[in-house]
Amino acid sequence: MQKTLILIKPDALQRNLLGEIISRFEKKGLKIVGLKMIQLTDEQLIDHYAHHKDKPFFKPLCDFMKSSPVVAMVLEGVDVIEAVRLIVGPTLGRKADAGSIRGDFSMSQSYNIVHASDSAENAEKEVWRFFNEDEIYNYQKMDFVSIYNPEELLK
Ligand code: 3AN
Repeated sequence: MQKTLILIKPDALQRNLLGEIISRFEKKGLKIVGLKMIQLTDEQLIDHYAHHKDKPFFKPLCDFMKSSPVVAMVLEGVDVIEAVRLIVGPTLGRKADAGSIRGDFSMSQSYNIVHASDSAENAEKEVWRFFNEDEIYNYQKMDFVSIYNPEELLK
């Protein structure tokens, strides 16, 4: 099964949305295999937002991401990267579909509640950017037999 990296951003923490966001992922049937609160460093942010490093919003974005701790999570499931991007919605909160996290809780382009990996290649890099090997747990999730059919469980 795939893994994906989630960062619950400072706006969600300030707005008391941590439980709500984690709950949405749990209710979908995703398995939490890593979870912690961290203060992001400049080094992590420069790597994480390297694709935006020349954009005018880069510094404000990094300042925002350092304005409080964030909650980092690793979720596991079949095709979880794509599934989570659908739950999260597009970057611009005010244009995101109602029902998605950003559609329900964000009006902004930068204060948009969560980060979620956008590809298998980035998910692999991002999990190890924020987690050590001993912080990712391999355990049996009993409800998976009700969430996936037997064929899907083997993926
Ligand atoms: P997404 O998080 O939807 O994958 P990316 O990877 O393009 O979007 O952007 C990373 C983060 O940079 C976004 N979550 C958002 O916080 C911020 N961002 C992206 N585009 C803008 C913009 N035009 N103005 C301000 N912040 C932006």
